[in-house]
Amino acid sequence: MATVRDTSYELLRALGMTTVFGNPGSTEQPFLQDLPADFRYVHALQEASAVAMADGYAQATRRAAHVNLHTAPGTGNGMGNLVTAWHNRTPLVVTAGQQTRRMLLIEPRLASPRAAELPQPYVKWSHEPTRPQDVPAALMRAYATAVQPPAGPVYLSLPLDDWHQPADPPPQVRTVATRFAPDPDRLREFAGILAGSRDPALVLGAAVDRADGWLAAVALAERLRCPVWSAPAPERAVFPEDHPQFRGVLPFAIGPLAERLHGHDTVLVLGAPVFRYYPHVPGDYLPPGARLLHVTDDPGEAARAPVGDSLLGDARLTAEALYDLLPPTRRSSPPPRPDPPSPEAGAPLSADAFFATLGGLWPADGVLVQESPSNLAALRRHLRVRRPASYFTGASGGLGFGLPAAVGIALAERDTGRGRPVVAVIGDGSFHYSVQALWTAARLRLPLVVLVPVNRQYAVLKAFAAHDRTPGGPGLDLPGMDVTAIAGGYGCATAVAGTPDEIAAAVATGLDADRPTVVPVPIGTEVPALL
Ligand SMILES: Cc1ncc(C[n+]2csc(CCOP(=O)(O)OP(=O)(O)O)c2C)c(N)n1
Repeated sequence: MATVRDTSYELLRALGMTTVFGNPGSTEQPFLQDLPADFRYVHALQEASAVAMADGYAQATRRAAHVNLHTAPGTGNGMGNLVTAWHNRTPLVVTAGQQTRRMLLIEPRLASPRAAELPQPYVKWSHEPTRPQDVPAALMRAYATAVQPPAGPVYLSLPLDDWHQPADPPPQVRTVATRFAPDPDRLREFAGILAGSRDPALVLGAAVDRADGWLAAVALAERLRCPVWSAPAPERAVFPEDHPQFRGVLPFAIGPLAERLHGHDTVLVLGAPVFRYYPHVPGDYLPPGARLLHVTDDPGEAARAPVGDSLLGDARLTAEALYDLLPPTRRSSPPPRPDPPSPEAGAPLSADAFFATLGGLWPADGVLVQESPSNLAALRRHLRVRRPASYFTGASGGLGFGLPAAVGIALAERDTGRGRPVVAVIGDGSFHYSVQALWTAARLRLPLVVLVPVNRQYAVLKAFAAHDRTPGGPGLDLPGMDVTAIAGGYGCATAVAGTPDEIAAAVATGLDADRPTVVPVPIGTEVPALL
C-alpha cells in the first residue's frame, strides 16, 4: 500500500521538483530516508544558505524550487533569506520537519508549537496539514500557490510520523497559470494617456526580467522614444544597459527620485514597486505636473503605491499589448548617456578602478551576482548588464543572500546546460552571513568566481551615519579577518588580486577551474556618499 511518503515523492517528481535544498535533522529524516535515486539533495551547512541557494536556483531555472528545513530552529535560521525570497518574488516550496503528532500536545523537544505562524508574514501560504493523508495534496496546493502571480515562498510544517502513514489516492497533478494579461479597457486608457503624452519616461522593474520581457521592453521604449530608467534598488537588470535610451538606476529616496524625473508629464512604471525607497529624504513623490501609470502583477503592490493609477498584468504581456496600441511618435530619441570617466589604477585600487577592470574583461554571457552595498553604484557604473537574466541581487536589503544565491545560480547554469560563467561580487562584510555556502559550491565542483572587495569595514553603514548624522556607533570596522583562510577551509581555490592584471588572471583561471575560487581584492577605504 502506498504511503504518504511514496505519494509525496510521486507528486514532487511530477512537478519537476527532484532537487531538495536543505540541512537535515531528526524531524526531516523520515522524509529523507532512502532518497529515491532520481532525487538529489543539495546539502547546505546552514538553513540560510539552503534557502538562498534554492532562491538562486529557482530564479535561474524559472521554476519553483524545494527547500527542506529543520523544524523551528532551522526555520529561524532560514528566515532572513525567506524575507529576501518574499521580496524577490521567488516561488519556493519550503517544507519543514515537525515533531511527531503523538507528542505534539506535550510540546517535546523540537516541537514547533505554532509552526504555521512562524514564517509569517513572509510566505504566501503557511500550513500544517490536519491529517497525514493531506500532505500530498497540501504539497500540490503549496506549489500552485508559490508559482501563481505574484510568485513567492510557501511553507508546510510536516510532522515526522506522517510519512509512513497509508496514503489516500494521489491528488491530481494540476497546472496553473504563471502570468495574466491586463484588462483591455484599462489598457486602452493607459495607451491613450501615453500616446497623448508630451514627454513620457519609462521606469522598468525586476518583473520585466522575471517575465522574460527584455525584447518587449525595448520595443516599447523604442516606440515611445523616451528615456528608460531602472526602478530603484533593482534585484534584476531590466534593460540592455548599453542601449542609447537607458539612463541608469533611479535613486532610492523620495525627493532625489522625483528630481531625476523632472520635466516628464507621464511616468510609466512597469513591473516594480512605486517605489523602493531606503533613506528618508522628504519631497514630492513626483515632479510637478507628472502623472504616474503603474503596471504590476501584484494587487498589494498597486494598493501600497502613494501615487499613480494602476493596471494589473504581467510585465511582458502588458508591454507587448501597449506596443500594439501605441502609434509611432514624432519625438526624437534622447541622446545616449556618456560613458563613465576611466578611473586611475592606484594602490590599493579604488572601487571604481576595480569595477572598471571587471567591466573591461566581462564575458558577454556572464552572470553577475552582487552583494556589495557601498560599492554598488561604482559596480553598476562600470559594468553594464547587456543580457537578460544575468544580474541578481537580493530585493530585501538583508545580507546573506548573494553568496548562496550565486551557488544556486551556478548549479542551474550547469543543470540547464547553458553553462554561463557566474561571478559574484560580495563585500567582505556580506561574505560572512552565509559563508558556509562555499562548502556546497566546493562539493558540487562549481566553477564559481567570488570577488571580495576588501575594505575591512561596513562602509555603507558609515555612509548612512554621515547621511543621517548618527556618527560614532560601534561595530563598523572589520579588522583581523582572513578571507583566504576561510575560503580555503571550505575547499575553495583562492587568489589575492591587487592589480588589474591580477584580477584578470584570477577571473580567467577561476572560470576555467573545476571548483569555486574566492578572490579577495583589497580596495581603498574611502566611503562613497549614500546618494
Ligand atoms: C542580515 C543583515 N544584517 C545586517 C545588515 C546591516 N548592514 C547593511 S550593509 C552592512 C555592511 C556590509 O558590509 P560589506 O559587505 O563589507 O560592504 P560595504 O558596505 O563595506 O561595501 C550591514 C552590516 C543587513 N543589511 N542585513
